[in-house]
Amino acid sequence: MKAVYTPRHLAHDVTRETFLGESIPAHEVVARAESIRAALEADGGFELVGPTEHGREPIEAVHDPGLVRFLEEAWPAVERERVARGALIADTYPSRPMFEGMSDAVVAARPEPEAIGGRAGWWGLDTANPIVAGTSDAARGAVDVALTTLDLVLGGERVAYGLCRPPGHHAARSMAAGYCFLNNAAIAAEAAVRATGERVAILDLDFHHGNGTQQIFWRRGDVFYASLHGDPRRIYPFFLGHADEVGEGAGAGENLNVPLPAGTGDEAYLEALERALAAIADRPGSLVIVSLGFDTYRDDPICDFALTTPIYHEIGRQVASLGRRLVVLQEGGYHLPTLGANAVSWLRGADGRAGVSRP
Ligand code: Q9C
Ligand code: ZN
Repeated sequence: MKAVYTPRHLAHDVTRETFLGESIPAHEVVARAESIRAALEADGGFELVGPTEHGREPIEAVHDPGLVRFLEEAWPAVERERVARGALIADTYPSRPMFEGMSDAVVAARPEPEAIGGRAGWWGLDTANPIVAGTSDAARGAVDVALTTLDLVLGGERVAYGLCRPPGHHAARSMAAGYCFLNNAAIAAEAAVRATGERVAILDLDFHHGNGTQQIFWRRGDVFYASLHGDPRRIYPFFLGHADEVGEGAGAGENLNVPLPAGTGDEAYLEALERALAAIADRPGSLVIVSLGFDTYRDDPICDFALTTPIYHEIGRQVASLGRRLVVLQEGGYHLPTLGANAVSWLRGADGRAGVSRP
């Protein structure tokens, strides 16, 4: 199987994040992608290829150009302030109640702030998006990885894997969030629709709800979004991901959320997966974008499902049994010691290869 990787992610070298205001070691780190790359190389069944440049047009087909501009301008603006700063993290966000009672038109006319701290809040949801010198280039690299993975599949591969880092599914049209800056899967889905004229399905198997992907395709009838995730009543992103979010307008019925309880294990997960796969099989189209997270793993440090390594092989196998072309893109997963093995397990399953028995 071809796997797309670029070292450009190394420049998004984040070391700290905040958890309820406390500074803690970052979870979304360089070592994540490097451990997956090492496992793919050690397996021998993957051909690693670099991405090709796709420019900003496919990005701005999905995102507000202002978000792309903010990402480019953020670190230079921090440097101009000449204050030693490890990373730019916003602390003031435009919460909806701030505008209560004001008309939509007046709210829409509020200007983007000039100060870089204000801009970081304007273009963000939460504090999990530290921006460092290489963040913009790394995020652009992850988009190129996703679009190159799509190119491989459009060029005849039945399945290909894009080792995207930073991840993407929390990023909405005009908002970075939850370790994500640009929505790799959404950008690939939009490009796939434009290239094929077909309907496209996105299957989001990251532990978290992909609020950004849902938002981008909320009113779209040509992109079906299905997600299995920790129930937002207890889990980030907290405010979206409920089962009654089904889309609106042309997108009514084209959004499927399956929130799951703490402790969800292999069997319960496979049952939920069956629902999502049946919904995809019910719809036309030949291409599925998979937002793949391994934060569903039982030892993941920030999540509460209980999946095991062998089940990832079965999940990959079942997703492939849809009989559709698969563009598999990496999202989250934070248990470094097993990340590589879990990725290899899933991808071997999707590729029709046997699982690996682990020592
Ligand atoms: N420091 C993905 O898995 N909340 N994103 C973290 C704890 C954000 C997860 C707060 C979690 C985002 C792609
Ligand atoms: Zn996640």
